[in-house]
Amino acid sequence: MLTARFPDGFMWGGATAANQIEGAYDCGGKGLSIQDVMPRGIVEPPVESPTEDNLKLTAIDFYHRYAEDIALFAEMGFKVFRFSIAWSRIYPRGDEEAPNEEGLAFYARVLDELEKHGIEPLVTISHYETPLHLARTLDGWISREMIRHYERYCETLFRRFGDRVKYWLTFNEINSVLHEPFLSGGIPVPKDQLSQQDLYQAVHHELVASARVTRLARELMPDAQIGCMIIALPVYPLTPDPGDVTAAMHTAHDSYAFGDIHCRGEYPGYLLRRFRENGIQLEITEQDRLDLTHTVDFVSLSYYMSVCETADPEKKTAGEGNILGGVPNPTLQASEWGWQVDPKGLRVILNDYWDRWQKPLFIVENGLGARDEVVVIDGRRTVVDDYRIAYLDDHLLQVREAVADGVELLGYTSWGCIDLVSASTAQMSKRYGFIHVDRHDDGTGTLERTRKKSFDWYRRVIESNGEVLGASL
Ligand code: BGP
Repeated sequence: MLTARFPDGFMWGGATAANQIEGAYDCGGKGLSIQDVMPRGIVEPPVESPTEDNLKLTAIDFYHRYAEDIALFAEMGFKVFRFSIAWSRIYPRGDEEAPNEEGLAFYARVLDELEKHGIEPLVTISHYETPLHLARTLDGWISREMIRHYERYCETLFRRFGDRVKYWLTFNEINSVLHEPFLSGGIPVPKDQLSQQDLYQAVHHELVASARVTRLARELMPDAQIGCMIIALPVYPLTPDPGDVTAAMHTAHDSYAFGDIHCRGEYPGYLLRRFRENGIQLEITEQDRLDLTHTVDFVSLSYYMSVCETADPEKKTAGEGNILGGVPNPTLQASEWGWQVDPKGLRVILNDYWDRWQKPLFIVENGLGARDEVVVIDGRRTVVDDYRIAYLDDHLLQVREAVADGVELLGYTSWGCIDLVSASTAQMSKRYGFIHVDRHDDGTGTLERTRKKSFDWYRRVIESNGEVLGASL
């Protein structure tokens, strides 16, 4: 007998980010964002100005093809579509007084299309897309002035789209700023030259900004639901040695801190201790403390992998290709990009977050980056991506278990529901989609969209509200 079920009204869908799908990097009055000078993602340092080898400049041309793409999402039965608004489309430099109307008009058209198909929008306000001007002139979130610019941007979005968008995320993967300061915080200082003082001051500014716009959202949009967004990374001790368990606790705190502050409205003791012991003295005003008490309605998360931690310096090796680092787990297999696959870890972290914060959760990213090959079967192009189906099926079964454990979960949006440019490596060949896009790492390709085998599988998962999970492919 099936004892675990997804709740009625569970929001199934897919997730993307503007810089990874839209292209049209200089159309419609858009200004440059940090992504336009990151042709190799986080693999190599940023360059001075946009170069032709940067796949994100044209990406998959969602800017012009959104209607066709949203129709395909609707065909799969999406209830929700997560996308980000490119800050530099709305405020090209980031510090203007008035928004760029053409940018707003584009997102109004996207919303029209979603409404036509009855798909709920889930908007990420800032997804690794700081306007380049703010990054270069203010050093990104190190500067307190960023709060003002971000607030103005948010107010514009809330006033224009508040009656059409209910679910908002303030910052994508906010905990990544500790590891990728440029990508995540628009901070143009190489990580090894950045002091902990500056880094945590930037974190503080983002947290205050997130809380201030949460309060603003409640004033302007009483029905809105505001969420934070965190990389969910279970940290296991490498061995049962209590020293490893303690080391795992400390590493886990790096990420917990962001949820603790977003959900409890104040800094946790373990972080204050870290500040004290490392001579970090943040500028935190009385107003900041009051602002932080405006906590989120829900916690959203991305989940791709778990890691291990150890107290033994000799065993401390860094995992490949994963933003937060960590020691690889000897019991797990990894994807071609070194991301260790751990479906059970998702159930663990969902329980953990729910127990800790008692806020509804939303999985807004999960998926497998893999190389795909287009084949022709019965005269039709497709991709037989059984590996992707197996990955998603395994994870969703664990999600269903978590729901049965009592975790309150709003929905699930699979990452990269259509092939897009990778955030970490800026490749096209690291594909996540149910829909293949004909574009290659060398920039060639027709951009033609092709349904993969997983397209039909996901359609059936949604249609059955997850009842078909675990069946043979
Ligand atoms: C998350 C980001 C996404 C996305 C995803 C997959 O960190 O929020 O933007 O890209 O990871 O990562 P990648 O594209 O590097 O495979």
